[in-house]
Amino acid sequence: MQLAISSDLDFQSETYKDAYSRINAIVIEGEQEAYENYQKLAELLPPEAEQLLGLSKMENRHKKGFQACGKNLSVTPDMDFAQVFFADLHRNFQEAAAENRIVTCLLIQSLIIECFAISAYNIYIPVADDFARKITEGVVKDEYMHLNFGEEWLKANFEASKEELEAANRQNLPIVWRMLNEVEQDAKVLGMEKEALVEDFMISYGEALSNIGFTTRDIMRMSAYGLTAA
Ligand code: PL3
Ligand code: FE2
Ligand code: FE2
Repeated sequence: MQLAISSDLDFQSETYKDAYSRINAIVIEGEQEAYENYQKLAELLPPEAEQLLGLSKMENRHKKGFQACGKNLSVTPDMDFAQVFFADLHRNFQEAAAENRIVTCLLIQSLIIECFAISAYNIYIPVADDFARKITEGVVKDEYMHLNFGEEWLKANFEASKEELEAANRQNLPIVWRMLNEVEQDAKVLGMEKEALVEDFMISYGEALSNIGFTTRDIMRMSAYGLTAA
């Protein structure tokens, strides 16, 4: 079944390369932001600094891997586009960090961005070219560890974090739906359906909220924010 999907794709066509110039840039920018965000989190959480700096280093490797994927297809990533794409989450993370709102920083980076990455990479793997597939398979394994870091910390501090998590979710989840809408057309050219991305994201994010300690009722309510606008 996967063979049927990938054989429809011409990785050298101008249409594919044009869409790839934006998707590849988004992923490179996302990995760069993640690299910086874990460094900032290491400053904010001194007891976890060593582990967080380890995660940060992995993000830098991911970035280099995806840069190689673009080069392999002779695609130049449109980094200006990607910076605008990430601007809202970037700003919200910076503002939270400046005010020492660690819970918000963790929700943005370790839950939202990692779940976004996990869903995107899982949907991309079956339709990727051989070179990019191998790279992405290696990366996605790391992203589960990053998500797990956020889950464990927030679970251990659940009662004290609950209110801030709800507010951060309300502020940032609508941005994810907006980002998914913006990437829909280009993702489709790469063989990735928006419905599959949304489904995979909802599953990862819902599971994360459940692992942290939220009830099914909480999760339903929290997941709905911003969905109506999507
Ligand atoms: C955190 O470790 C990484 C953050 C990256 C965020 C990526 C979001 C990707 C959304 C675009 C959907 C297409 C993905 C294609 C994969 C190469
Ligand atoms: Fe990453
Ligand atoms: Fe990550």
